[in-house]
Amino acid sequence: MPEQDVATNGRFYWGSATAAYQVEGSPLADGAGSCVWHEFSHTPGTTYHAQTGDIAADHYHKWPEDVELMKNMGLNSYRFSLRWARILPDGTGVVNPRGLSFYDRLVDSLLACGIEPFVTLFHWDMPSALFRMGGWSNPDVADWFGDYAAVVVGALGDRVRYWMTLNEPYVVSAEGHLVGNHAPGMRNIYQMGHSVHHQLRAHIAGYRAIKAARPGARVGLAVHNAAVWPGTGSGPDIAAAERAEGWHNFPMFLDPLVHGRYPPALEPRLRPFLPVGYENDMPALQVPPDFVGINYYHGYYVRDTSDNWLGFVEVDGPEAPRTKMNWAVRPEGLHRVLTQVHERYHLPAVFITENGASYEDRVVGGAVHDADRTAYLKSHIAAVLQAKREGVPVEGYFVWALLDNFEWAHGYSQRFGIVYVDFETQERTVKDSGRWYGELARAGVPPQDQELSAPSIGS
Ligand code: GBH
Repeated sequence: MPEQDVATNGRFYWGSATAAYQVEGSPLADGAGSCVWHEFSHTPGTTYHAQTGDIAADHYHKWPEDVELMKNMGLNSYRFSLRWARILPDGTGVVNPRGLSFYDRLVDSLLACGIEPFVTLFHWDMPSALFRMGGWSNPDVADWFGDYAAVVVGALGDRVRYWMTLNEPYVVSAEGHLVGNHAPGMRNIYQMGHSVHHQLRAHIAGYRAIKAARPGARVGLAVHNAAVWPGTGSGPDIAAAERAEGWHNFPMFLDPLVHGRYPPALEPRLRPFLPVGYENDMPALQVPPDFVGINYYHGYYVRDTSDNWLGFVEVDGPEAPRTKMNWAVRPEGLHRVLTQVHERYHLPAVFITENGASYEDRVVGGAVHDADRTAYLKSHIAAVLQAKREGVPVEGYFVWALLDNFEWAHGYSQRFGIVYVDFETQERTVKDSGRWYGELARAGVPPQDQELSAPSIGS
C-alpha cells in the first residue's frame, strides 16, 4: 500500500483512548466535586461486584508512566476526557486550579513526547451538583456546558487542537435515562428524550465556546455505532433497520447538526418525548461539526416488530466470533458505518475514536498473548483503510483502550486495554496486541501483512 494512501497531509493519527472516570481513580482528590458515576457506582446493585472508579487504573498518579508507555509504543496521539467536576467542582462557577493543573501537565507531557492530545469534554461524568438541578433534563445544561467549555479552552486551547464535546450521547440518553443501567440510573422515557435534545444544545454551546476562543481548533463529537443489517430483504425489516440505525448510530445526533432535523425514520417515535417546542431550536442546532468521531465495536441484525417502542428486535445473523462482551465481531460493519456516514453528511474529516475488544487476558511469564485482540484490530483497521481508499476522509484511528479500566456497570470484569493492568499492584504490561499496534503506528503504514489486507469487506 503506497504511503500517501494512508497519510493525510503527511500524518495519520494512530492513537489509543481512555475516559476520565474509567482510568483516573481519585475521584474526589485535590478539591474535585463528585460526579454521577461516583454516586451511581457507590449505590448497591449497580455494578459488577459493587466495583467503583475509586482507584481504577490510578492514571491520576501514574499518568507520567502511561505517557511514557505510549511514547515507547510509538503512538502519535491520545484521546482522553476531562472530568468536568475536577475543573468545576460544582459544575459551574468557581474553577478548581488543582483539577485543571492535572490536565495541563498531562497535555504538556504528551506534546513533549510528540503525542497529539484529542480532548473529550464529557465522557459521562456529569457533576453531581448539576445532576441535583436536573442534569441533562434541565435546559440550562447547555449554558453550563458552554461555560465549562470556555474554561477549558481558555486553559488548554493554546496547545490542544482537537476537541470532542460529547462522547456517545446516545448511551447517556438510552442507558443513563431510559434503561438505567448507567449513571444516573434514570428510567424515564421523557428524561431520555429531553437528554437527547439538550445534549445537542450543549454540544452547540461547547462548539461555539471553543471556536470563539480558538477559531482554528477542530471541534467534533464522538458517536455510538453498531452496524445494523435488516434480517431479511422485506420492506418492514429494512424500515426497522433504519429505525435501529437512527437511534443507535450517528443519525440521531448528526442529522440535526448537518440537516437541521431528527432522522425521518426515527422522529415520529421520538417526538412525543422531546421538549415542547424543540422544533424552534432546530435552526440553531444546524452547525456541522468539523469532524465526526465514530465509535464502533460490533454489528447485529434486526426485524420489524410491533412489540416495543421503536419497533425492532434483534435476530440471529450469520455466525460470527464473539468477544467477552458477547458482541459479534463484524469488521465489515465498520466499513459500512464509515461509508454511510460519509454518504449522508460529507463532513471534512472522520476519526475512528474508539474500536477494540474485551477478551479473557492472562499474564504468562511477563507477557499477555492476546492473539484474538490482535486479530480483531487487524481486521477492523483493514476495514478502515479500505473505506479510506474509497474516499472516506479518515484521518485517524484510536484503539479502545490504552489501559484495562473500569468498564462501567461491568466493573473490572471486562478488559479492553492494549496494556494490561494488574488492579492489585497497578503494574502495567503491554499486551501482544499493543506491541503489534505500536509497530503499525511507528511505521505509519500497515505492515505488508497478508492478514491485514486479507478480509474482503462487503457492504
Ligand atoms: C463505549 O461504549 C464507551 O465510550 C466506552 O467508555 C466503553 O468503555 C467502551 O465503549 C466499551 O464498552 O452489556 O447490556 O450491560 C459503548 C457503548 C456502553 C454499549 C455499555 C453497551 C453496556 C450494555 N456500550 N453498554 S450491557
